[in-house]
Amino acid sequence: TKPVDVVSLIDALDRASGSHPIEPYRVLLVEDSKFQAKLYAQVLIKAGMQVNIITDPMTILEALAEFNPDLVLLDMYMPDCTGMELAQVIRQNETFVSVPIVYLSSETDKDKQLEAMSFGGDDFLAKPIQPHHLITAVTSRVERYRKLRSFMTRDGLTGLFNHTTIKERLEQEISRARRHNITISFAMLDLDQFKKINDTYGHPTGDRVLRSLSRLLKQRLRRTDIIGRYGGEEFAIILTETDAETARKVLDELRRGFANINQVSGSRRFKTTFSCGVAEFPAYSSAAAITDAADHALYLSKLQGRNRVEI
Ligand code: GH3
Ligand code: MG
Ligand code: MG
Ligand code: MG
Ligand code: MG
Repeated sequence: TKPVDVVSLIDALDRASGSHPIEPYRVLLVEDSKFQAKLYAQVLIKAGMQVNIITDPMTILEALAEFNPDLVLLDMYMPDCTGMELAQVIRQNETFVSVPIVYLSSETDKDKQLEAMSFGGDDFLAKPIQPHHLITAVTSRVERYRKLRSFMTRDGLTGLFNHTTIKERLEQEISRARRHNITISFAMLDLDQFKKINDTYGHPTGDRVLRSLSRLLKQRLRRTDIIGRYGGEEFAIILTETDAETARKVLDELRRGFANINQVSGSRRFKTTFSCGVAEFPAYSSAAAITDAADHALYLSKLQGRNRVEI
């Protein structure tokens, strides 16, 4: 029998863990006619999508922020404003500057359709529309948008959030925590003596170690925790609704788990560790302050011999 190739097995596992279950597509449907809104929503829901209907265009900004749509389906003519005006409003919002906007209207005049597109629309669908046409149009746009967004927000090696995204999310989570008076923690992890691992086993093995830590974090942390690769061999985690003492326990558990993993390089096996620093909001009350505090705690962990978690 052929010996099991552990390395390729692990790589296969990594590829599989990168393709976590697809979240349903979120479509924001802006349509003043309740009857039509229901009709189109039903079609999309049947196709497995989540639909948020707004019949009052004035609520569009709240709906965008709360629902975080993958696509906006816009009626062109409504009593209080036009779809074109709404498209402009959406495009002024930094977060939604590239969200697909698709008009869904009975307008048949090509010039008017083109004019609507010039206000920031990506596509024009004419009512009445066949259900499968609507589903296909929405699906292809959402798929492309999600891929693009993933390239922009995630790290290629681990699939975790990249540096820019984790910093943005930290700002957002701190504002949210301030509004709702809740505690959150921020943890920074740094692999110990990682340069030696690269030097001893080679860069590809180092990359595999980075992915093994990423996999452990994804498996063990809660869905609400926000995990990123902060830099080369540094990771950052935002633990929502968690105080520093609890975060320290969680991270210490992960630290022990990671230290026990048998890392693989060809026929050789070895173990490796990380150090970690934790800080909490509101004890540190801005993104900059909490980052500095976590970084300082990480520095103390290194100073005290590595493979430990400090607050
Ligand atoms: P310390 O315990 O003090 O953190 O020591 P260290 O060796 O981990 O720290 P140092 O900052 O000296 O070295 C970090 C190393 O991480 C150097 C760099 O080559 C390696 N590294 C950074 N990014 C990657 C990567 O994407 N893949 C691999 N394989 N190595 C990386
Ligand atoms: Mg209308
Ligand atoms: Mg480092
Ligand atoms: Mg260093
Ligand atoms: Mg290091």
